[in-house]
Amino acid sequence: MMKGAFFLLALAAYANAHFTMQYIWNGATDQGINNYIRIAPNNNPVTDVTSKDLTCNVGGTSGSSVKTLAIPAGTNVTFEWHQHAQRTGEDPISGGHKGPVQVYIAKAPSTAAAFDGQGAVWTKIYSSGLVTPSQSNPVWATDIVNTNSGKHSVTIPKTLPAGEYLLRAEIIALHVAQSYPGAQFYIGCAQVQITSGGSASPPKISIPGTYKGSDPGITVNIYNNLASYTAPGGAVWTG
Ligand SMILES: *[C@@H]1O[C@H](CO)[C@@H](O)[C@H](O)[C@H]1NC(C)=O
Ligand SMILES: [Cu+2]
Repeated sequence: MMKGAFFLLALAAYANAHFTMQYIWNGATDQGINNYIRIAPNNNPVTDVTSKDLTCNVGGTSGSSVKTLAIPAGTNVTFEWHQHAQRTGEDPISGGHKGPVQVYIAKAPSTAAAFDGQGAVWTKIYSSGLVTPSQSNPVWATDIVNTNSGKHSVTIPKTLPAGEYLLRAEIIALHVAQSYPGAQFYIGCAQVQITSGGSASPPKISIPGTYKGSDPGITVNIYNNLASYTAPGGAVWTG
């Protein structure tokens, strides 16, 4: 009873508290709001894992008006998310949103701006999920993003070939994921040009395509004292 009542309150409090990816940092340098990012029309999540919106959010299959950021392979890139276009005064991604944080990268056949990200092109380079399992106070990757002012970082593997890429960050909120559709996919894509890379040929998945509504990382009751959590999309490739 207590748990159910708390759950309904949590739903009411957080139903409209959504967020978007608004900044990319090149090492320690903030690149400014919405620069190099395919901007979504609003902060609503995607919930249909078969939709092209899962690739780079709504309207994200083209980036013709978006600039492309040059970074050397090996760069520590940081993404920064907020509910609204500001950096203070509220939880960056709203504390009720619990779930994993992942980053994928896909090499464009020509320019990043012209790339739609469809097909088996995506390589997972970062994933953090249930960091500390606990009945009373589990710690999720999203909790750490909130604590860290909306930020999480990934190192671009040094062995990736030079060229233009889409970098796709994803936060999956699982507070209403007991049935499908329910999990909320918050997605931000940045356009980058990787310089001085290597010659690796990493494994690739399709987004949409690989994720299924029945994946245990997508349809899951996180209020059930989870001992572990497996995020969708397979293993991280570390280069
Ligand atoms: C990447 O940069 C962030 C922000 O400066 C920092 O917190 C993090 O520790 C760095 N990660 C690595 C692997 O250097
Ligand atoms: Cu929300």
